[in-house]
Amino acid sequence: MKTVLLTGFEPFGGDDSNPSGEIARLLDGTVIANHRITGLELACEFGKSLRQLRAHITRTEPSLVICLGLASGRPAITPERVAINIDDARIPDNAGRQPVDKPVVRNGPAAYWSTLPIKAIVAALSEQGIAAQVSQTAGTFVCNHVFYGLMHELADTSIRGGFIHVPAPWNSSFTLDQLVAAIRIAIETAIRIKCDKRETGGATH
Ligand code: PCA
Repeated sequence: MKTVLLTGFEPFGGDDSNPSGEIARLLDGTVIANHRITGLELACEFGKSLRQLRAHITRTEPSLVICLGLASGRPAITPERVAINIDDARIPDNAGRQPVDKPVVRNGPAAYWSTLPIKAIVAALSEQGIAAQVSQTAGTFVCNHVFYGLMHELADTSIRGGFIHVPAPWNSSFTLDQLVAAIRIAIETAIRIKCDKRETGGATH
């Protein structure tokens, strides 16, 4: 059976919990569309998070990698379109590091596109009445760092991957269970659809 690697993050920025890490933990070991999900939590630290991710990819040999992170100001599930080669932290990471205008990968390309079917994921979620929108920026903190590092790692392989931000249950209409159900749909869609839909992603900015 093929493996999907699903990651989330530990809490950061003074929060007690991080739904992204909880979703990864809750889906660990489940089977979706004939694929085994390996769900793991990454440190919310520049550098260490990427070393952990690379080790997990080597160990689990996934056919698909989906990284999750919390975007607590957003009301919807947001598959990210693009990872950019910059670390520019507004707050310190969990190791106290706060890089400013540093590349994720020295001499790496400016950006990588997600290779997830982001439009199809938004469409599948919307069909179920779940708030979802394509996002045009994953920010410049640890989530974008991991997203860029992931796509750099996968660039010369046939492994597909990308990043999805989830809202905070304490700051949106989503419960944790609803987020888990939404991410199941996103994973199932990403497994099924290898070539994305061409339709508007519903993004307004
Ligand atoms: N969200 C942060 C980092 C970890 C997380 O869950 C971000 O959006 O960069």
